[in-house]
Formats: sequence, structure tokens, C-alpha cells
Amino acid sequence: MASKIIFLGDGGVGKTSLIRRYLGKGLSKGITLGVDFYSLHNGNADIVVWDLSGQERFRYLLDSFIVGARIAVLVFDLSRPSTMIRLEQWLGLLDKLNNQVKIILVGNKKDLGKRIDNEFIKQLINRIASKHRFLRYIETSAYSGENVDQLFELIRNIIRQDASNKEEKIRKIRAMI
Ligand SMILES: Nc1nc2c(ncn2[C@@H]2O[C@H](COP(=O)(O)OP(=O)(O)OP(=O)(O)O)[C@@H](O)[C@H]2O)c(=O)[nH]1
Ligand SMILES: [Mg+2]
Repeated sequence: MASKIIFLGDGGVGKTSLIRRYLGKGLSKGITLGVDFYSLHNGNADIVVWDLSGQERFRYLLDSFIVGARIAVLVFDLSRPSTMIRLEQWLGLLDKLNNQVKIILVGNKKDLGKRIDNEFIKQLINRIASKHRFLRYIETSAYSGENVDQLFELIRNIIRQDASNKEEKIRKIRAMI
């Protein structure tokens, strides 16, 4: 079965653009209506990316989309501080619906210049790490492509690692029977 990855965060932070940039499809063409799906081949551990809309009017769909995800890529816009403050709400949703999910925090639109200071980001990371399964913080630009491949390589590696851990466990159990 393919692993489920969700991209979430406020409207307009660049979730769709990051995915499309990675896939060589150019930036986003408009807001995401509810959810879009993208599949990534990943050896014997395929991935389905669920690109969730950040728009308020689709919030009622979110609960069911968050359940069952292995990794949550939580995106904010480095040039819009409000999108970072609202991460608390996104984290609250993850807390409530999927407290096993591993979190990658992404500060996007680095090309526009940072309007959020590093101290603030550090505090946020500490808060996430104390309560959730925090993996990494990455600053990206879907516009220039900076760190976009690195973000997806990280996702692929984690999923491959999980899959090989699972196979190892199954081998051990079989050996015991
Ligand atoms: N300068 C710059 N613009 C970006 C970047 N990423 C996305 N954008 C622009 O920001 C706008 C919103 O991008 P989307 O990818 O649609 O944002 P989203 O998070 O998917 O938004 P929703 O689907 O509404 O939740 C678009 O006009 C993009 O071209 C970036 O890294 N730098
Ligand atoms: Mg979108």
C-alpha cells in the first residue's frame, strides 16, 4: 500500500507550487479546491501526496484527510508572519486527529526575503518537538527551486526507511515461527 503524505498550511503559502515544482510542472495555477493527489514512485514504497487546500471554506473536509497520514509537511510563508502564527491551529488539528504523524516544517518563499526572525522559528520548533514527532525544518523557494528536491528526498528517505524497518520486523517474526 502506498504511504500517505499530506501538505498543509494556510492558503497561498505555496504547498501546490512546491509539489508542482518538484514534478517539473511549473508553479500553481490557482487555489486548491479541497484536495489534489500526486503519486510518486519510490521503489517498493510508493507515495501518495495529498495536497490539502488551506482555504477556510474547505476546512470542513480536513479532518477526514488528515487521518492515516505518515508524514505531514506543514508549510508557512516566510514573508507573511501571520501564516506562521496560524501553525498553532494546524498543529492542534494534527494533535487531535493523528498524533503519530511525523512533521516536517517548511518555511517557503525564501526568495521574497524573510520577515520572520530565527529566534521565533527556533521557539516554534522547540514547541513542536516537545509535543509531536518532529523531523526537520527546511526553508524553500518553489519560485527559485531552492531546497525543493531536498525536501522530497527527505520524504522519500523516511518512507523507504519505514518500509525497510517494517520488512525487517516481518522477517524477524517469520524467523520465530
Ligand atoms: N515568490 C514566490 N511565490 C511563490 C512561491 N511559492 C508559491 N508562490 C506563489 O504563491 C501563490 C500561492 O501558491 P500556491 O502554491 O497556490 O499556494 P497553496 O498553499 O497551494 O494555496 P491553497 O491551495 O489556496 O491552500 C502563487 O501565486 C504562487 O505562484 C515561492 O516560493 N516564491
Ligand atoms: Mg494549493
